[in-house]
Amino acid sequence: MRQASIKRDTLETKVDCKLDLDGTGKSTIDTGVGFFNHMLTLLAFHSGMDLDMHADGDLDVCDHHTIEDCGIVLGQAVAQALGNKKGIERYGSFNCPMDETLCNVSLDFSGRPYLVYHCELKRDQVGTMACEMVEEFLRAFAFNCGLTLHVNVYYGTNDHHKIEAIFKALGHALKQAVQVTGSGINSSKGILEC
Ligand SMILES: [Mn+2]
Repeated sequence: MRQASIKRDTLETKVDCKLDLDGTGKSTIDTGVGFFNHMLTLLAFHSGMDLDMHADGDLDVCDHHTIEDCGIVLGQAVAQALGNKKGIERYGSFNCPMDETLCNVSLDFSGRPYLVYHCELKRDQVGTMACEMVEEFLRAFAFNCGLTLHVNVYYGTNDHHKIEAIFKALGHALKQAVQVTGSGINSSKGILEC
Protein backbone atom coordinates (compact mmCIF):
# COMPACT_ATOMS: atom_id res chain seq x y z
CA MET A 1 0.00 0.00 0.00
CA ARG A 2 1.60 3.27 -1.09
CA GLN A 3 0.19 5.38 1.72
CA ALA A 4 1.58 7.80 4.27
CA SER A 5 0.43 9.65 7.33
CA ILE A 6 2.46 12.58 8.68
CA LYS A 7 1.86 14.94 11.57
CA ARG A 8 4.02 17.98 12.17
CA ASP A 9 3.70 20.16 15.24
CA THR A 10 5.69 23.34 15.74
CA LEU A 11 5.07 26.55 17.65
CA GLU A 12 3.96 28.06 14.31
CA THR A 13 1.79 25.36 12.77
CA LYS A 14 0.14 22.01 13.29
CA VAL A 15 -0.17 20.05 10.07
CA ASP A 16 -1.82 16.68 9.60
CA CYS A 17 -1.59 14.87 6.26
CA LYS A 18 -2.82 11.54 4.95
CA LEU A 19 -1.90 10.44 1.45
CA ASP A 20 -2.67 7.50 -0.82
CA LEU A 21 -0.68 7.53 -4.07
CA ASP A 22 -3.02 4.97 -5.61
CA GLY A 23 -6.26 6.73 -4.86
CA THR A 24 -8.87 8.34 -7.05
CA GLY A 25 -8.04 12.02 -6.56
CA LYS A 26 -10.43 12.71 -3.74
CA SER A 27 -9.38 15.14 -1.05
CA THR A 28 -10.34 16.90 2.15
CA ILE A 29 -8.33 20.09 2.42
CA ASP A 30 -8.54 22.62 5.20
CA THR A 31 -5.53 24.91 5.60
CA GLY A 32 -7.32 28.13 6.48
CA VAL A 33 -6.13 29.71 3.21
CA GLY A 34 -8.95 29.50 0.67
CA PHE A 35 -7.01 29.81 -2.57
CA PHE A 36 -4.37 27.35 -1.32
CA ASN A 37 -7.16 24.87 -0.46
CA HIS A 38 -8.36 25.27 -4.06
CA MET A 39 -4.82 24.53 -5.35
CA LEU A 40 -4.31 21.42 -3.18
CA THR A 41 -7.73 20.13 -4.21
CA LEU A 42 -6.72 20.50 -7.88
CA LEU A 43 -3.37 18.88 -7.22
CA ALA A 44 -5.01 15.83 -5.64
CA PHE A 45 -7.65 15.57 -8.36
CA HIS A 46 -5.20 15.77 -11.28
CA SER A 47 -2.57 13.52 -9.67
CA GLY A 48 -5.08 10.83 -8.76
CA MET A 49 -3.77 10.78 -5.19
CA ASP A 50 -6.14 10.81 -2.25
CA LEU A 51 -5.11 13.64 0.04
CA ASP A 52 -6.31 14.82 3.42
CA MET A 53 -4.52 17.95 4.59
CA HIS A 54 -5.44 19.86 7.69
CA ALA A 55 -3.38 22.80 8.89
CA ASP A 56 -3.85 25.01 11.90
CA GLY A 57 -1.23 27.72 11.49
CA ASP A 58 -0.39 31.21 12.65
CA LEU A 59 -2.41 32.98 9.97
CA ASP A 60 -2.55 36.00 12.25
CA VAL A 61 1.13 36.46 11.31
CA CYS A 62 0.59 35.70 7.59
CA ASP A 63 0.21 32.67 5.33
CA HIS A 64 3.95 31.93 5.07
CA HIS A 65 4.46 29.33 7.81
CA THR A 66 1.22 27.49 7.04
CA ILE A 67 1.86 27.11 3.31
CA GLU A 68 5.56 26.32 3.65
CA ASP A 69 4.85 23.71 6.32
CA CYS A 70 2.13 22.10 4.17
CA GLY A 71 4.80 21.82 1.44
CA ILE A 72 7.23 20.18 3.85
CA VAL A 73 4.64 17.70 5.11
CA LEU A 74 3.30 16.85 1.64
CA GLY A 75 6.88 16.22 0.47
CA GLN A 76 7.54 13.97 3.47
CA ALA A 77 4.28 12.10 2.81
CA VAL A 78 5.13 11.48 -0.85
CA ALA A 79 8.63 10.32 0.11
CA GLN A 80 7.22 7.95 2.75
CA ALA A 81 4.57 6.57 0.38
CA LEU A 82 7.12 6.00 -2.41
CA GLY A 83 9.53 4.13 -0.14
CA ASN A 84 12.54 2.90 -2.12
CA LYS A 85 10.89 3.99 -5.42
CA LYS A 86 11.19 0.48 -6.85
CA GLY A 87 9.35 0.18 -10.16
CA ILE A 88 8.26 3.79 -10.50
CA GLU A 89 8.42 5.59 -13.83
CA ARG A 90 10.52 8.33 -12.12
CA TYR A 91 10.03 11.12 -14.71
CA GLY A 92 6.95 13.18 -15.48
CA SER A 93 6.25 16.16 -17.70
CA PHE A 94 3.03 17.91 -18.55
CA ASN A 95 1.98 21.00 -20.49
CA CYS A 96 -1.16 22.52 -19.02
CA PRO A 97 -3.06 25.20 -20.91
CA MET A 98 -5.53 27.26 -18.96
CA ASP A 99 -7.31 29.80 -21.12
CA GLU A 100 -4.58 32.33 -22.09
CA THR A 101 -1.88 30.65 -19.95
CA LEU A 102 0.49 27.81 -20.84
CA CYS A 103 2.61 26.11 -18.20
CA ASN A 104 4.98 23.15 -18.20
CA VAL A 105 5.99 21.14 -15.15
CA SER A 106 8.78 18.60 -15.59
CA LEU A 107 10.06 16.52 -12.74
CA ASP A 108 12.34 13.65 -11.74
CA PHE A 109 12.28 11.65 -8.51
CA SER A 110 16.07 11.62 -8.69
CA GLY A 111 16.69 11.99 -4.97
CA ARG A 112 18.42 15.29 -5.80
CA PRO A 113 16.15 18.13 -4.67
CA TYR A 114 16.13 21.12 -6.99
CA LEU A 115 13.64 23.79 -7.97
CA VAL A 116 13.70 25.86 -11.15
CA TYR A 117 10.81 28.30 -11.09
CA HIS A 118 9.97 30.71 -13.90
CA CYS A 119 6.66 32.45 -13.39
CA GLU A 120 5.95 36.16 -13.52
CA LEU A 121 3.04 37.20 -11.32
CA LYS A 122 1.65 40.73 -11.13
CA ARG A 123 -0.51 40.56 -8.04
CA ASP A 124 0.76 40.47 -4.44
CA GLN A 125 -1.83 37.87 -3.53
CA VAL A 126 -4.74 35.85 -4.84
CA GLY A 127 -7.43 35.74 -2.20
CA THR A 128 -5.50 35.50 1.07
CA MET A 129 -2.54 33.60 -0.43
CA ALA A 130 0.59 35.60 -1.16
CA CYS A 131 1.77 34.96 -4.73
CA GLU A 132 5.36 34.59 -3.49
CA MET A 133 4.22 31.52 -1.52
CA VAL A 134 3.72 29.51 -4.70
CA GLU A 135 7.50 29.24 -5.12
CA GLU A 136 8.02 28.64 -1.39
CA PHE A 137 5.50 25.80 -1.39
CA LEU A 138 7.07 24.16 -4.44
CA ARG A 139 10.58 24.40 -2.96
CA ALA A 140 9.48 22.94 0.38
CA PHE A 141 7.68 20.11 -1.42
CA ALA A 142 10.55 19.29 -3.80
CA PHE A 143 13.22 19.38 -1.09
CA ASN A 144 11.28 17.03 1.17
CA CYS A 145 10.69 14.30 -1.41
CA GLY A 146 14.00 14.43 -3.28
CA LEU A 147 12.41 15.85 -6.39
CA THR A 148 14.07 17.72 -9.24
CA LEU A 149 11.27 20.11 -10.18
CA HIS A 150 11.12 22.54 -13.10
CA VAL A 151 8.19 24.92 -13.40
CA ASN A 152 7.93 27.14 -16.46
CA VAL A 153 4.97 29.39 -17.14
CA TYR A 154 5.58 30.35 -20.76
CA TYR A 155 2.91 33.02 -21.03
CA GLY A 156 -0.40 34.23 -19.67
CA THR A 157 -1.96 37.32 -18.15
CA ASN A 158 -4.20 36.18 -15.30
CA ASP A 159 -2.40 35.26 -12.06
CA HIS A 160 -5.18 32.92 -10.88
CA HIS A 161 -4.86 31.00 -14.16
CA LYS A 162 -1.06 30.87 -14.01
CA ILE A 163 -0.97 29.45 -10.48
CA GLU A 164 -3.80 27.05 -11.21
CA ALA A 165 -2.03 25.81 -14.34
CA ILE A 166 1.09 25.12 -12.24
CA PHE A 167 -0.80 22.96 -9.74
CA LYS A 168 -2.70 21.09 -12.47
CA ALA A 169 0.49 20.43 -14.43
CA LEU A 170 2.23 19.34 -11.23
CA GLY A 171 -0.61 16.90 -10.57
CA HIS A 172 -0.39 15.32 -14.01
CA ALA A 173 3.42 15.15 -13.97
CA LEU A 174 3.36 13.50 -10.52
CA LYS A 175 0.78 10.99 -11.72
CA GLN A 176 3.12 9.94 -14.54
CA ALA A 177 6.24 9.80 -12.38
CA VAL A 178 4.86 7.75 -9.48
CA GLN A 179 3.13 5.12 -11.62
CA VAL A 180 4.61 1.67 -11.33
CA THR A 181 5.85 0.67 -14.78
CA GLY A 182 8.73 -1.67 -13.95
CA SER A 183 10.09 -3.93 -11.29
CA GLY A 184 13.49 -2.44 -10.54
CA ILE A 185 14.95 0.96 -9.72
CA ASN A 186 14.75 3.12 -12.86
CA SER A 187 18.34 4.35 -12.71
CA SER A 188 21.59 3.18 -14.31
CA LYS A 189 23.18 4.02 -10.94
CA GLY A 190 20.92 1.50 -9.21
CA ILE A 191 19.52 3.97 -6.67
CA LEU A 192 17.32 7.07 -6.73
CA GLU A 193 19.03 8.89 -3.90
CA CYS A 194 21.74 11.53 -3.56
MN1 LIG B 1 -9.69 28.47 -10.12
